[in-house]
Amino acid sequence: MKIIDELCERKKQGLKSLALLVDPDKFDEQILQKLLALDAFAQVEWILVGGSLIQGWNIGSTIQLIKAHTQKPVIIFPGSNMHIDSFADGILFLSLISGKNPEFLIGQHIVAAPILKKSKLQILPTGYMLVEGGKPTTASYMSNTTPLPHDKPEVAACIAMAGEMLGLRMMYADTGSGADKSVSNAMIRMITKSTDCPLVVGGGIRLPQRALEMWEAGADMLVVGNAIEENPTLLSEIAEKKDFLNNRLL
Ligand code: 1GP
Repeated sequence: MKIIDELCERKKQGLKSLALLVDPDKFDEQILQKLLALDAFAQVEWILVGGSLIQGWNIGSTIQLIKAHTQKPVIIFPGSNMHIDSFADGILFLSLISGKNPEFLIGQHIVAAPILKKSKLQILPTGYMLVEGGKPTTASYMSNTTPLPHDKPEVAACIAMAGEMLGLRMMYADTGSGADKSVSNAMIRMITKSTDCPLVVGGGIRLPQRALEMWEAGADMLVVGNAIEENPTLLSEIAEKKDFLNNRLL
């Protein structure tokens, strides 16, 4: 089954999912060993590799290292059309629909499309919504867009509806890596009520209890990056909350 269809299927079944975001600039053999010791890849549904600004040339080597240790989908989370690598299983084809910058709505995509068409990468058409998270992030700076206000869930819902009507298959609401605040429960609730697309939520998730609330509010997949870099054992604690919710369905 295709990666995107599997996520839709999990949503239909009410199953919650977790993704680990790996920053290739910070990834090395030592971090890999730490993650392996914690059996980290077994506890998540996806491994995302990427970020808004990548300074090195190691997306490919990071993906290959991870893929040598797991069968889980390794998916590129690109910041630009330079972030394409054929060793991944798929790529989030992000259209930044919360912003009005044509470059990130369609511009980068035009350059990437012919390359992706020739690749074996699975394309995940994603409506990316950057949400204000208490401070400017690399994502807001690099995209040159104004994040949508944190306390305007109704605006987020309209954006998600438009994205779904345009044919995007999943929504990703993100306050950006290292944000002070994560996306509010109210916003998660309104987006999930307004569209049938799976909802991925990320940015600033640091506490297992907060993750539980976000899943309960309706998020289908949560993405955690920064907090795991600081405290890798947190991944198991967050995964436990996911298992708790999923086990209730059995
Ligand atoms: C950022 O959603 C991701 O785009 C993850 O954010 O690194 O803050 O967990 P964190």
